[in-house]
Amino acid sequence: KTRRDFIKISAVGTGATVLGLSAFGAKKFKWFEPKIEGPVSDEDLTPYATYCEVCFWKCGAWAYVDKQGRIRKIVGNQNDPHCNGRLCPRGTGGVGMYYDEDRLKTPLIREKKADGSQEFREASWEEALDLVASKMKEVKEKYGPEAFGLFNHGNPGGHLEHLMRAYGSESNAEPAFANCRGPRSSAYFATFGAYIGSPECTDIRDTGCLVLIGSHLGENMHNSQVQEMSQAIDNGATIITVDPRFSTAAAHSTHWLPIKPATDIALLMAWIHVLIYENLYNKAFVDQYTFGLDHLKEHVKNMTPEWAYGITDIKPDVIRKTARAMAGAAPAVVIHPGRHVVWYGDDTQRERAMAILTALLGAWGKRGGLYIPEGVSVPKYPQPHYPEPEWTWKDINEGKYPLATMGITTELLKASVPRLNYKHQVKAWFVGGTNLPLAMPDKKLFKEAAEAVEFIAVMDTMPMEITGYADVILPEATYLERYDFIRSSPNRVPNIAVHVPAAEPKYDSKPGWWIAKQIGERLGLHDYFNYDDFSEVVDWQLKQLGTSLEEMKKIGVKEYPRKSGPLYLGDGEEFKFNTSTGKVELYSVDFADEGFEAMPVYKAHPEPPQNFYRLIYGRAPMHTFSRTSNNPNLWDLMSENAVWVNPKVADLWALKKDQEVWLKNQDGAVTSFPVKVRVTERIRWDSVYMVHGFGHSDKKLSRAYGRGASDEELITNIAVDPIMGGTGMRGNFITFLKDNPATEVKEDKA
Ligand code: MGD
Ligand code: SF4
Repeated sequence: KTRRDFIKISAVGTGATVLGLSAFGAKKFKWFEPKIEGPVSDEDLTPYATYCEVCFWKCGAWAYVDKQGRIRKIVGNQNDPHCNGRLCPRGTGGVGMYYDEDRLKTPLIREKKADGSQEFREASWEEALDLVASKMKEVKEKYGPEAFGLFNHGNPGGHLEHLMRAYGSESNAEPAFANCRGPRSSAYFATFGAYIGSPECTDIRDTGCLVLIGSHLGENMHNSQVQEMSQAIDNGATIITVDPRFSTAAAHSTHWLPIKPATDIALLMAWIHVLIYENLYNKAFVDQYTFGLDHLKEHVKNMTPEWAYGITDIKPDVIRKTARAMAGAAPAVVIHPGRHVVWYGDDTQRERAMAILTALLGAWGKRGGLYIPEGVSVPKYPQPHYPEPEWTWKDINEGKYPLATMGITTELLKASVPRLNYKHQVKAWFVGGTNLPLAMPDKKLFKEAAEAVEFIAVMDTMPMEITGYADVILPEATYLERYDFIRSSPNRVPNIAVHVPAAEPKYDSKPGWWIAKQIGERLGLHDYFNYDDFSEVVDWQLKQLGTSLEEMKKIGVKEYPRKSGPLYLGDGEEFKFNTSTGKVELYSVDFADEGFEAMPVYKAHPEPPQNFYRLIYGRAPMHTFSRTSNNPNLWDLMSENAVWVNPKVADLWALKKDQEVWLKNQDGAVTSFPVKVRVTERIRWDSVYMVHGFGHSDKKLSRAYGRGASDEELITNIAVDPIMGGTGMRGNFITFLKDNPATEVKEDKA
């Protein structure tokens, strides 16, 4: 028996009734409250300023509440540049997060019974918070505060990060770096000395040519970007989409390049070759601002379209035609840097190639290319400095991944496994806002780490797979029920947005800031939590910014004049880039210094073995990762994923539309649940495609449990990016099992 069994909250004794649990039946579920009686006019509703947290685009919005205090609808804030008054389906459906009857309702504590079995029992907040604080004290005394690790994501994680820093730990990591956009940050920083940010500083609305390389805007529903893409289409922009799948974006493109997966660097280098050897690059920009053209010219000499054709399956004339189309529109070209970019382990180099292409087109700091973003700097609330930890996430890496700018999730997991003998070992976890079992590749590693640590506290809104590993579960209020940080992400025009509760927290849930403060106070960290209510912090910060909570409640979003100069570089304007050479580095001095290739090199990646197909995954417009699958409104729009299979492959395997299959990968990992087959020409014959975030194994999710399959279960092979530690996940191959492999024992399966 392991020290920590995965527990379904559904197995709670008394908790089961209190949690309102009904046995799950395939077609039987309780519909959500409230029973809305007919339409109500806007005059009878009160709007509350908020920003959407169903994904991290954070669109400014209004939550409309009726006279009975019930949230009736959420609409976009007209004055917000993240959404321009319109929300995506998830944002509109966000109200389902608040009404979801499966929500965590009360603190829960893991209890070991005399017969050795384990279950959750309900606890008071007092007891749960005391327990977390006492474990934090214990870990600090035994190993030092650094041994208490934090996995965080989004606003909830931000409050926990403040708590952990005050306590003395900076052993933190979030999936958004090593499992997502980390390679992009490292590559663009090395090239331009600047980050791309979120929202991305892509000037799509004014572009003449938008190049999407494995970026599926439209399915990835990042709001204002999708709006700008349709504007660009209406304006007649050339759209070039590189994707092995005929994505929604591909369907709206001038050119669709169905590339052989894992070969994008070859295509990018061939484009660079064409721009340089056909003299199509932007000479004025390159001469004035860049470093290393001669090196690059020599480097790509033999990387011709003919060379790339043999690798990518994209014909030389298509490569030339598309490169010329970019040059024709330059500098108004957006080479979209992508977002979830951890694919094959050489992702920083692929992102470098995209950054170099941008530079050759002179599209940095130019209208229709990448604009120069600016954010509002929110003043820090007066509090003492954090103590200096003896070691941090950087030391956990032990010198690996020199260009990582944030903690690496897999390294934090490895540091939690004593067998791996990390010099700095992690002994306990706090987890907030991330469902690690469905977000992390290499489930074995996750399980081993979760079983090894001495204590796990999880703060979440829903019973998710991660809560099954917790010793203490702290139910957080949803984004609609709490004050939270001021949003100040950089944009064209600096702006802020506030987050005001539209309703009281349902059940016995509490806001993240309150939870962090309660624990902090139990640890004697009063000076770091010197307010009674987080609204005081927000109001103080707003006053420093020349406004107030009172004003912001009425407007939701406020814009400020730019201080950093215009949105674009003027022709010939002097500009010093924040790189080692002060120039845009076509040849990266930093990469060379660290022993990495200074310019990208294409390297072949493993191919699927016979009867196996490359697993590609992505998003659906109505869901965000695994967090929305149980949302009643969004579940109603899409309740499960399907596996996309090319008709040739379907014929070969005699697979029919909607037939249920289990997927098995190259290492023998099998999905816990079957998934329906979608037979479609829209996917290449050598690959299959699934939407990420389905296949939940926690029965307490009465709608999402067992619906569709989890791609994460099939990602056992990780190609680690040596530059920044990214977890390349697309080197996994699957085959089909037509019969239920039920005899095999599945972890986390009830
Ligand atoms: P979610 O899957 O959305 O995000 O993965 P995660 O960071 O795990 O899970 C979020 C968790 O937060 C859920 O348990 C949800 O209930 C909880 N939650 C939601 N709102 C709140 C709240 O207000 N407070 C608290 N305390 N909890 C809340 C995303 C990660 O996954 C990322 S960023 C990327 S880009 C990667 N994407 C990705 C992929 O596309 N495919 C595959 N195969 N793996 C991926 N892993 C990465
Ligand atoms: Fe919400 Fe959609 Fe905006 Fe994301 S893009 S913050 S889900 S409205």
